[in-house]
Amino acid sequence: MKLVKGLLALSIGAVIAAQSMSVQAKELTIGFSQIGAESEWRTANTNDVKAAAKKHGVNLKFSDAQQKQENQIKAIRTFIAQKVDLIGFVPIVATGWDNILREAKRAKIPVLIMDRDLTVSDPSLYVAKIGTDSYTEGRKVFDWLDGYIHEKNIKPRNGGDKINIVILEGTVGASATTGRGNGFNDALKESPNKDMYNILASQTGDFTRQKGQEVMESFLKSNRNDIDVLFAMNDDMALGAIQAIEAAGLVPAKDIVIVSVDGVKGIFQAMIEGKSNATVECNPLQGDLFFETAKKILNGEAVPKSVFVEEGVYPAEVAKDVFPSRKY
Ligand code: GZL
Repeated sequence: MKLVKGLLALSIGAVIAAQSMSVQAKELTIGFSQIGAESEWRTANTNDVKAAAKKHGVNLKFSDAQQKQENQIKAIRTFIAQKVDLIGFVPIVATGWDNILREAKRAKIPVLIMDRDLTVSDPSLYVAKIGTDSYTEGRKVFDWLDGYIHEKNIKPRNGGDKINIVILEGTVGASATTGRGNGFNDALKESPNKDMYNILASQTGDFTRQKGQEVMESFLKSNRNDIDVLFAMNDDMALGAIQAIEAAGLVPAKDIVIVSVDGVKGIFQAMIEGKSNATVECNPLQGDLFFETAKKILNGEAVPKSVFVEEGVYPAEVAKDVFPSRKY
């Protein structure tokens, strides 16, 4: 009897091994819906996804949504019709995904989220999220700023009693925008120094350099001599704002302290030129982790519901030394 049981166990084991081998060996086809190409960060994210797909031997069906949620929904529907093995996407905004994800679930195609977060009525509509912790990024922005203001003993330019802050927000409704805003505001509210700060204005620049410059121009038009700090929710908007600050005859990083998020090469160059004060890293290099996780999912392995990638804070003082090692 023991022999029979042993043989049975062996043959079941062989079948499971063969099945997992089949997933490993079979070339996977993964549909990926990317937001667009709105920033240096997004381009780095896209390049990393494509390179990682090659490295992992995955047949990648890549779609660029040109900043439109409806294009992402169309792309996901196409992936379903093509019967891809797995669907990945970066949700441009947090809501409006339930219906299309129900279609994917009905088609028994697992969904893996990258970068931004989403809000759905049923968490089983996606398997997991590989992303960036925008709330912590926002808290890191305020913590660095508060330390800098005290270290440099910076006083309000208009002689008043408040350090006036303007904020360039990201895409309206994006988790990166709400997360960074909530993190910044919570850290400010919890600070013993909260009464010395005032949010003078806050408006979306949609994560683009062009809009960042335009909105900063409008801020300067109405408050040129009152603005002490710019918090830009990504480096591209900060780079646009720097152009507006210089055009207004002010000195960026001196008259107006500038702190932003992402850590792209462009802001490191600006910090080296003395035109920005700090960047909080938001790591776009998520491709490896994404495809490793995708393979685990398709192998039937359990994966964490949410994983964040590592991120640091880079003040201008370290920019020159760190720049050569930057990968994006
Ligand atoms: C953040 C990412 C944001 C970047 C922007 O995780 O989604 O989108 O901060 C990008 O640069 O456009």
